[in-house]
Amino acid sequence: MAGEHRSPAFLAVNPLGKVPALRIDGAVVTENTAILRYLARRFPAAALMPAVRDDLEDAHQLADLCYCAATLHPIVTRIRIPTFFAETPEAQAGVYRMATQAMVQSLALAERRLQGGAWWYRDGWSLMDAYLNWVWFRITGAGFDPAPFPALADHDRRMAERPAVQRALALEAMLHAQLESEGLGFRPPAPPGR
Ligand SMILES: N[C@@H](CCC(=O)N[C@@H](CS)C(=O)NCC(=O)O)C(=O)O
Repeated sequence: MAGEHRSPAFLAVNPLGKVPALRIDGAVVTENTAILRYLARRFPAAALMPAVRDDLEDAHQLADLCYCAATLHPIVTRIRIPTFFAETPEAQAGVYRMATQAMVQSLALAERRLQGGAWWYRDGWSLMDAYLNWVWFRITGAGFDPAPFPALADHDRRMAERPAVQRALALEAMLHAQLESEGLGFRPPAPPGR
Protein backbone atom coordinates (compact mmCIF):
# COMPACT_ATOMS: atom_id res chain seq x y z
CA MET A 1 0.00 0.00 0.00
CA ALA A 2 3.06 2.26 0.25
CA GLY A 3 3.61 1.64 -3.47
CA GLU A 4 7.01 0.02 -2.93
CA HIS A 5 6.34 -2.37 -5.80
CA ARG A 6 6.51 0.67 -8.11
CA SER A 7 9.69 2.07 -6.53
CA PRO A 8 12.94 2.16 -8.55
CA ALA A 9 14.41 -0.39 -6.12
CA PHE A 10 11.70 -2.94 -6.83
CA LEU A 11 11.43 -2.09 -10.54
CA ALA A 12 15.11 -3.06 -10.73
CA VAL A 13 14.03 -6.52 -9.53
CA ASN A 14 10.89 -6.80 -11.69
CA PRO A 15 10.43 -4.03 -14.27
CA LEU A 16 6.70 -4.84 -14.34
CA GLY A 17 6.37 -3.92 -10.66
CA LYS A 18 4.60 -7.16 -9.81
CA VAL A 19 5.00 -9.72 -7.09
CA PRO A 20 6.08 -12.43 -6.79
CA ALA A 21 9.69 -12.19 -7.90
CA LEU A 22 12.13 -14.86 -6.79
CA ARG A 23 15.84 -14.13 -6.50
CA ILE A 24 17.72 -17.37 -6.60
CA ASP A 25 21.43 -17.98 -7.12
CA GLY A 26 21.84 -14.28 -7.93
CA ALA A 27 19.25 -14.30 -10.75
CA VAL A 28 15.64 -13.15 -10.66
CA VAL A 29 12.72 -15.25 -11.90
CA THR A 30 9.33 -13.54 -12.31
CA GLU A 31 5.84 -14.77 -13.25
CA ASN A 32 4.12 -17.35 -11.06
CA THR A 33 4.04 -19.95 -13.81
CA ALA A 34 7.80 -19.75 -14.35
CA ILE A 35 8.57 -19.63 -10.63
CA LEU A 36 6.38 -22.62 -9.80
CA ARG A 37 7.74 -24.77 -12.63
CA TYR A 38 11.27 -23.81 -11.69
CA LEU A 39 10.73 -24.78 -8.05
CA ALA A 40 9.06 -28.07 -8.99
CA ARG A 41 11.99 -29.01 -11.23
CA ARG A 42 14.69 -27.77 -8.92
CA PHE A 43 13.34 -29.75 -5.94
CA PRO A 44 12.01 -33.01 -7.46
CA ALA A 45 12.11 -34.80 -4.07
CA ALA A 46 9.44 -32.39 -2.79
CA ALA A 47 7.02 -33.74 -5.45
CA LEU A 48 5.48 -30.30 -5.98
CA MET A 49 4.02 -31.39 -9.34
CA PRO A 50 3.32 -34.92 -10.61
CA ALA A 51 6.03 -36.41 -12.84
CA VAL A 52 5.22 -36.10 -16.54
CA ARG A 53 5.59 -38.99 -18.98
CA ASP A 54 5.82 -37.00 -22.21
CA ASP A 55 5.69 -33.55 -23.79
CA LEU A 56 1.92 -33.65 -24.02
CA GLU A 57 1.51 -34.19 -20.27
CA ASP A 58 4.03 -31.41 -19.75
CA ALA A 59 1.91 -29.11 -21.96
CA HIS A 60 -1.19 -30.02 -19.95
CA GLN A 61 0.57 -29.08 -16.71
CA LEU A 62 1.70 -25.79 -18.20
CA ALA A 63 -1.86 -25.09 -19.31
CA ASP A 64 -3.09 -25.84 -15.78
CA LEU A 65 -0.68 -23.32 -14.24
CA CYS A 66 -1.59 -20.78 -16.94
CA TYR A 67 -5.27 -21.28 -16.04
CA CYS A 68 -4.43 -19.98 -12.56
CA ALA A 69 -1.92 -17.31 -13.59
CA ALA A 70 -3.42 -15.97 -16.80
CA THR A 71 -7.16 -16.59 -16.39
CA LEU A 72 -7.99 -16.55 -12.68
CA HIS A 73 -5.26 -14.31 -11.23
CA PRO A 74 -6.14 -11.15 -13.24
CA ILE A 75 -9.80 -11.58 -12.24
CA VAL A 76 -8.76 -11.84 -8.58
CA THR A 77 -7.08 -8.46 -8.91
CA ARG A 78 -10.22 -6.90 -10.38
CA ILE A 79 -12.33 -8.27 -7.54
CA ARG A 80 -9.94 -7.21 -4.79
CA ILE A 81 -8.68 -3.93 -6.16
CA PRO A 82 -11.26 -2.50 -8.61
CA THR A 83 -9.76 0.92 -7.84
CA PHE A 84 -6.83 -0.07 -10.12
CA PHE A 85 -9.21 -0.35 -13.08
CA ALA A 86 -11.75 2.45 -12.83
CA GLU A 87 -11.89 5.95 -11.41
CA THR A 88 -15.38 6.54 -10.07
CA PRO A 89 -17.14 4.43 -7.42
CA GLU A 90 -19.85 3.58 -9.98
CA ALA A 91 -17.31 2.38 -12.53
CA GLN A 92 -15.43 0.44 -9.82
CA ALA A 93 -18.70 -1.25 -8.83
CA GLY A 94 -19.06 -2.24 -12.50
CA VAL A 95 -15.54 -3.70 -12.58
CA TYR A 96 -16.27 -5.69 -9.41
CA ARG A 97 -19.59 -6.94 -10.80
CA MET A 98 -18.20 -8.00 -14.18
CA ALA A 99 -15.09 -9.56 -12.62
CA THR A 100 -17.34 -11.55 -10.28
CA GLN A 101 -19.33 -12.82 -13.28
CA ALA A 102 -16.10 -13.74 -15.07
CA MET A 103 -14.87 -15.53 -11.95
CA VAL A 104 -18.09 -17.54 -11.60
CA GLN A 105 -17.67 -18.66 -15.22
CA SER A 106 -13.94 -19.36 -15.04
CA LEU A 107 -14.02 -21.13 -11.68
CA ALA A 108 -16.63 -23.66 -12.89
CA LEU A 109 -13.79 -25.67 -14.43
CA ALA A 110 -12.03 -26.00 -11.05
CA GLU A 111 -15.30 -26.85 -9.30
CA ARG A 112 -15.98 -29.69 -11.77
CA ARG A 113 -12.45 -30.96 -11.50
CA LEU A 114 -12.50 -31.04 -7.69
CA GLN A 115 -15.87 -32.81 -7.64
CA GLY A 116 -13.91 -35.75 -9.04
CA GLY A 117 -11.20 -35.94 -6.37
CA ALA A 118 -9.57 -34.39 -3.32
CA TRP A 119 -6.81 -32.60 -5.25
CA TRP A 120 -6.36 -31.17 -8.74
CA TYR A 121 -4.22 -34.14 -9.83
CA ARG A 122 -5.13 -37.74 -8.99
CA ASP A 123 -1.57 -38.37 -7.75
CA GLY A 124 -2.18 -36.07 -4.77
CA TRP A 125 -1.53 -32.53 -3.61
CA SER A 126 0.45 -30.27 -5.95
CA LEU A 127 1.30 -26.63 -6.56
CA MET A 128 -1.95 -26.39 -8.53
CA ASP A 129 -3.86 -26.89 -5.29
CA ALA A 130 -1.80 -24.18 -3.61
CA TYR A 131 -2.37 -21.66 -6.40
CA LEU A 132 -6.05 -22.47 -6.71
CA ASN A 133 -6.51 -22.16 -2.97
CA TRP A 134 -4.76 -18.78 -3.04
CA VAL A 135 -7.36 -17.65 -5.60
CA TRP A 136 -10.18 -18.95 -3.39
CA PHE A 137 -8.76 -17.39 -0.23
CA ARG A 138 -8.34 -14.03 -1.88
CA ILE A 139 -11.79 -13.80 -3.51
CA THR A 140 -13.80 -15.17 -0.58
CA GLY A 141 -11.93 -12.60 1.51
CA ALA A 142 -13.33 -9.91 -0.79
CA GLY A 143 -17.03 -10.78 -0.71
CA PHE A 144 -17.18 -13.47 -3.43
CA ASP A 145 -20.12 -15.80 -2.74
CA PRO A 146 -18.77 -19.33 -2.07
CA ALA A 147 -22.21 -21.02 -2.16
CA PRO A 148 -22.17 -22.27 -5.81
CA PHE A 149 -18.73 -23.87 -5.31
CA PRO A 150 -19.02 -26.59 -2.61
CA ALA A 151 -16.12 -28.66 -3.97
CA LEU A 152 -13.83 -25.64 -3.80
CA ALA A 153 -15.02 -24.92 -0.25
CA ASP A 154 -14.20 -28.55 0.72
CA HIS A 155 -10.84 -28.21 -0.98
CA ASP A 156 -10.24 -25.10 1.12
CA ARG A 157 -10.98 -27.08 4.30
CA ARG A 158 -8.54 -29.82 3.25
CA MET A 159 -5.91 -27.20 2.48
CA ALA A 160 -6.41 -25.57 5.88
CA GLU A 161 -5.50 -28.89 7.55
CA ARG A 162 -2.04 -28.85 6.00
CA PRO A 163 0.66 -27.66 8.41
CA ALA A 164 2.48 -25.74 5.65
CA VAL A 165 -0.70 -23.82 4.83
CA GLN A 166 -1.22 -23.06 8.51
CA ARG A 167 2.36 -21.76 8.73
CA ALA A 168 1.92 -19.60 5.61
CA LEU A 169 -1.38 -18.11 6.84
CA ALA A 170 0.07 -17.44 10.30
CA LEU A 171 3.04 -15.70 8.69
CA GLU A 172 0.75 -13.62 6.50
CA ALA A 173 -1.42 -12.66 9.50
CA MET A 174 1.69 -11.64 11.43
CA LEU A 175 3.03 -9.53 8.57
CA HIS A 176 -0.41 -8.04 8.01
CA ALA A 177 -0.62 -7.00 11.68
CA GLN A 178 2.82 -5.43 11.36
CA LEU A 179 1.76 -3.46 8.26
CA GLU A 180 -1.48 -2.41 9.99
CA SER A 181 0.56 -1.02 12.87
CA GLU A 182 2.52 1.03 10.31
CA GLY A 183 -0.73 2.30 8.75
CA LEU A 184 -0.09 0.24 5.60
CA GLY A 185 -2.59 -2.58 6.06
CA PHE A 186 -4.59 -3.62 3.01
CA ARG A 187 -8.31 -4.24 3.23
CA PRO A 188 -10.19 -5.06 0.07
CA PRO A 189 -12.96 -2.56 -0.58
CA ALA A 190 -16.42 -3.62 0.60
CA PRO A 191 -18.18 -5.33 -2.30
CA PRO A 192 -20.16 -2.63 -4.10
CA GLY A 193 -23.79 -2.47 -3.07
CA ARG A 194 -23.24 -3.89 0.45
N1 LIG B 1 1.55 -12.23 -14.28
C1 LIG B 1 1.98 -12.10 -12.91
C2 LIG B 1 0.91 -11.36 -12.15
C3 LIG B 1 1.23 -11.18 -10.70
C4 LIG B 1 0.35 -10.14 -10.06
O1 LIG B 1 -0.61 -9.63 -10.67
N2 LIG B 1 0.65 -9.82 -8.82
C5 LIG B 1 -0.09 -8.82 -8.11
C6 LIG B 1 -0.21 -9.18 -6.65
S1 LIG B 1 -1.17 -10.61 -6.41
C7 LIG B 1 0.66 -7.50 -8.18
O2 LIG B 1 1.85 -7.49 -8.04
N3 LIG B 1 -0.05 -6.39 -8.37
C8 LIG B 1 0.51 -5.10 -8.30
C9 LIG B 1 0.12 -4.25 -9.48
O3 LIG B 1 -0.45 -4.79 -10.44
O4 LIG B 1 0.41 -3.07 -9.40
C10 LIG B 1 2.28 -13.47 -12.32
O5 LIG B 1 1.63 -14.44 -12.71
O6 LIG B 1 3.19 -13.58 -11.47
